[in-house]
Amino acid sequence: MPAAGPHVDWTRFKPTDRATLVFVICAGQILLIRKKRGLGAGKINGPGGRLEPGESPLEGAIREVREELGVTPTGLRDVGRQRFLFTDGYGIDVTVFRADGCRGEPRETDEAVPLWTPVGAIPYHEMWEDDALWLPHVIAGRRVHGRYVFEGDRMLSSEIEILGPPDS
Ligand code: 6OG
Repeated sequence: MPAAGPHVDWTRFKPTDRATLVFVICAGQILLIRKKRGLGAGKINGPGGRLEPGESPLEGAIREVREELGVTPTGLRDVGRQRFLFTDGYGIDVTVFRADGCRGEPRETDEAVPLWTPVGAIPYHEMWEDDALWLPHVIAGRRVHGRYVFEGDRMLSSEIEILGPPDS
């Protein structure tokens, strides 16, 4: 993909990587992480990461939560897709899952520090800028598709579509 300005022909978007994000939401709390390495190190986000070759988004989502926090998420539902294009040409296509619980107690690993957070107190100022636009809809039970252009940490443009609840 050539270097991008804020206006992008998304029909021609070819992501460099595909990845996942998982938000475990139960009993009024959401399981976030402080990411220790990878894209967005230092930021707060949901667990997740890049897919391995041949892996489905669902498989990758479960594997990443196990690797990052040592727990297995349960009841995963696909709640949308977020596509990001960086002005240097890097693109990432992220499938987002919501989970209704997890087996085990999340623990710190080399990759992440777990942060159980009340859903009303999400630290958006420590997260990627797009999260504040779509995560509230996921928490409210909707699906969201989004397309964003970033220059480093800074969001230059966003387009989001809010859809109904996922099929259960
Ligand atoms: P690893 O480097 O961990 O995969 N990610 C983003 N998440 C949000 N909310 N906003 C962004 O805006 C993001 N860019 C990347 C997806 C990268 C992880 O980082 C997430 C993956 O979980 C630009 O393998």
